[in-house]
Amino acid sequence: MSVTPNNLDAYWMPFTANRAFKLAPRMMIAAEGMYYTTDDGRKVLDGTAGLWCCNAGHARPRIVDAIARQARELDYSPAFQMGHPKAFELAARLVRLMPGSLDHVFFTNSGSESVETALKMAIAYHRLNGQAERVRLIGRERGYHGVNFGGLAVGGMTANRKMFGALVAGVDHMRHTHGDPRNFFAQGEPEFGAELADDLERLCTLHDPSTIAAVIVEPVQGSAGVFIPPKGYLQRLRKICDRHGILLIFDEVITGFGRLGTNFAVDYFDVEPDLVTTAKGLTNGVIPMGAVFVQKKIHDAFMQGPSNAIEFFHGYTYSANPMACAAALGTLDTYEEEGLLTRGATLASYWADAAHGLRDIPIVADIRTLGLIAGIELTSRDGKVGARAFDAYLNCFAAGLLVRTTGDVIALSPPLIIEKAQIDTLFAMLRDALGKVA
Ligand code: PXG
Repeated sequence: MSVTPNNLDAYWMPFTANRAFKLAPRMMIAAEGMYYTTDDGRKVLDGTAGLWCCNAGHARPRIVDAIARQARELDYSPAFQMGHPKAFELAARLVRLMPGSLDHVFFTNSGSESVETALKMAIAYHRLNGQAERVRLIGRERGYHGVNFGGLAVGGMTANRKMFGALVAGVDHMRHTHGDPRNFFAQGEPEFGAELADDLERLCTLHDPSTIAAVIVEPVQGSAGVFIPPKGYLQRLRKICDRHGILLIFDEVITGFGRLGTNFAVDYFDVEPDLVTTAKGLTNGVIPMGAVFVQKKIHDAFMQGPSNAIEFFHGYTYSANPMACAAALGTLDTYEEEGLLTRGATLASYWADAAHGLRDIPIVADIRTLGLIAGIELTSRDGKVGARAFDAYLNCFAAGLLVRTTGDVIALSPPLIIEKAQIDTLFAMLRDALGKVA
């Protein structure tokens, strides 16, 4: 039985080749555990946790039940000047997952909104501290911070930016950390390139550090192709920010909630940023939700003036939406009961060995792994970047494996419940699919 609707026209799909898709649609109709089911009844192994978000796998009972109960009990409650208990319960539980200094949470509905929120907080914080001239924002080449204007401006993925004009004023970018051939096929953090963090000093000299509000980086760059920071790089960035009074924002939308085998990348790299943006794994991807973690000093800076005045003119209709809070609490229960936030640490070396096992394939140019992430970079066809990886993607899907591609990088980020036998299956299927790509 096919449940494919017979008119695909009206839906304008995001980040999709709409016309090609509608000629040959790929439809999911169900999901459970590590597998999707397609409309033609095939099981597809989820090599990507949806889009890096279903960290606990699919159709998890705690989450399903929490949402069903919540819909009956309290479907929606106004987000402004009104509260509901689960919002406070969730925030209190979340801050327990972070180092003590990151002890306040602001809720959003996506990674993109978390980024906008964090950037606005950073600029406003300095203003509240009497440093209104600190307005510049520094991102990084090849960074991805969502698709809203602030995130696009600090982001560095050209295709995402080039159609949309001048973006936001006062933004500059550090160099990215990718490309040193000595780092190719490194397992875990690559050895070379910590000094690339000094590029921030160059921007400080250029703009005068007293004009810079914040630096935002993904601890591991995901979307642009899985770039793992060189050893010592993030620590060095932290030091430079401290030297100049610049806030450091970690965008942990993909690295948060167990992806690296620790609660957050903050723990993995032992670097404490001033703000942390999250989304995705917060609700296991089931209901849209994001959260920005902030240090006490930032929160407290806003808590001044008359106590009946609104302190931060920012928020969303669906901030801390009860359904999302219920989904997040069910997700945290699942993570906790099954030890999922640290499960990646026990699987990381098995995962890395399996991924690096593809090294002998002639079209494989580089392999990068950390936690339960892998980037398999293919050599590009002449003048057709991305075509080879996309063929591999289609081969994988036809064979029953879901992967992601960006350019000619195949990105893998499976649910944290993956078993060793499934890791073997995943890489065997990928090997097979790569073997069929010219
Ligand atoms: N920051 C980072 C670091 C992200 O990875 C966002 C912000 C935006 O999140 P929202 O929820 O607004 O989409 C992201 C999202 C991929 C892929 O396959 C990555 C993302 C989204 C979709 C696909 O690399 N990252």
